[in-house]
Amino acid sequence: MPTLFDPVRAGDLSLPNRIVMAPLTRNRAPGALPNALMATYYRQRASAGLIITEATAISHQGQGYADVPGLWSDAQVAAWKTITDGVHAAGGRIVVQLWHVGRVSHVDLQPGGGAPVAPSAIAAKTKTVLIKDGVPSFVETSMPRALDIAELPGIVADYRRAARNAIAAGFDGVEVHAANGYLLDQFLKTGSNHRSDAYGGSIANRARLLLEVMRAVTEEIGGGRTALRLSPVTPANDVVDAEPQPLFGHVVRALAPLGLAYVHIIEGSTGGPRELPDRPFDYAGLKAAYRASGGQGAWMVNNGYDSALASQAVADGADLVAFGKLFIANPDLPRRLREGAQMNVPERATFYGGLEKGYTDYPALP
Ligand code: 8OZ
Repeated sequence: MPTLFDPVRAGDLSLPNRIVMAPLTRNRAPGALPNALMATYYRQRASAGLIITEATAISHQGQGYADVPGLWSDAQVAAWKTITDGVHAAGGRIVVQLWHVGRVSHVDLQPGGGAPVAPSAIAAKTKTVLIKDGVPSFVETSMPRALDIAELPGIVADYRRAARNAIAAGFDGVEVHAANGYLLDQFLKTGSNHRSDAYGGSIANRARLLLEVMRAVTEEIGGGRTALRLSPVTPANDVVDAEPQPLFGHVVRALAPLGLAYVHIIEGSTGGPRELPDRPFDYAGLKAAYRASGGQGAWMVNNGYDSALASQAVADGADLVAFGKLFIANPDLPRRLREGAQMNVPERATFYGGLEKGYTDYPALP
């Protein structure tokens, strides 16, 4: 029976343990450019079986928060390269999370001050972060405009370019962010997708953009270096689907032939309860549907895992467990889990924005 501390393969990646650093937005990349402070933060966490970077915009249009990084320009590729070099030199592995926020944005963050884009012109009842003079403020998202069908190939091309850039920047692979109510999740779910063309209506139509993106990315860099994050029932960023079980069953069956490195599932409400009475979901059934369709690679679970829950998940057949808040506060999390050591407590006030405090100053064990 494997434990959290045993090695595992995830597509082309060989991981020395099953403890993954979850993607964590930290808003410390002014100008959408990664920097030396971020390099220190990631390098400190290189003992993770795998690091997944904070969500990283594939295009200026894909940005929805102040001071989050991007991966569309040569300058961003060069800046990320110093980070991947540092993690590799410290013995780690790192993939980048590719992000388009869709409607979860604000005109102040969009090219030319335009409206954010979405499957349909329906505002998300959620907030985003602007930073002025170093001070973060939480503001309502702006009213989006519906994407014209003729614009969708350009968005697929932006994901493809970001995947190519990721490899140039030295990443070990990419994770496509299709969770938490961002663009690809907005297309998947009935609450945010009211389209009447080939990208709306039926499950197959709502999943079309995601599958086009996944095919483009795997064609560009190979399935064994490509992964996907999903959140079937999260209410994060105001998304809901009428029938998530058949929707996500369709998605994983369609993904099976791509030979992905891993599939990453947020169980329940992102950062909140793992079970939602009004949004039941059978995660074991989803995994079984993926495997029954020939889906390879690792199965990664996330949301609210502590040491005991994570050990149980691995004993029950999860290949990888992603930890968010615990990795913010504990750069040496794998060692602390192995030794049953005391954990530093994460400080919410320093999650988003700022400098070293609450970022690179959490101590490792002596
Ligand atoms: C917290 C704050 C801003 C963005 C997600 C990328 O929920 C995020 C995010 C989380 O996936």
